[in-house]
Amino acid sequence: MANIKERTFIAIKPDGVQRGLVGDIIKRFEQRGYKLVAMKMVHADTKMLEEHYKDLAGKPFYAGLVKYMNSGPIVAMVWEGLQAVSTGRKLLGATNPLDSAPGTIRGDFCIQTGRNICHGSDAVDSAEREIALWFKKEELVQWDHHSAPWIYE
Ligand code: IDP
Ligand code: MG
Repeated sequence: MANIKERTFIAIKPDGVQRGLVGDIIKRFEQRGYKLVAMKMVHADTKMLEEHYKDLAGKPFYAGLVKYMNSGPIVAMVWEGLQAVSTGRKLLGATNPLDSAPGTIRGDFCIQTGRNICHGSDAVDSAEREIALWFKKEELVQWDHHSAPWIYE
């Protein structure tokens, strides 16, 4: 059975917020048919960001990445739907925006890897880890998507 309840963690990074792209980024996921199940604006502390990016500790850009992500508020979200994780990554585009096709979020709105405006989980298990890190259970809102029968057969 197709899992229309798959969830992914998507975040609009500080540059995306500062550049006024919050609405545009949310719109891509809404228009595609995904369901928003949680959202909050948060200025994350270094500890939280180090935990979020712990797999990248040791990379030469790690300290700069944590500083970038701590430089202002981010918008943290959970989106739900069929293949939300892999399709979410496609909607965002490649890590390096210069490799992102026009039509993707990064391909339309940014240029450099170190200012690539958005985050998306890269696998179902990392999505579960990230959702649990950023959201309390009660922040994941239970609601019926009125257009679900028009999105899924
Ligand atoms: P992803 O965000 O597409 O999953 P990751 O490899 O998980 O890419 O890297 C996490 C984030 O770290 C990237 O989105 C980007 O902001 C930053 N990053 C990755 N590689 C570089 C780099 O070479 N220079 C500067 N920042 C980088
Ligand atoms: Mg990643």
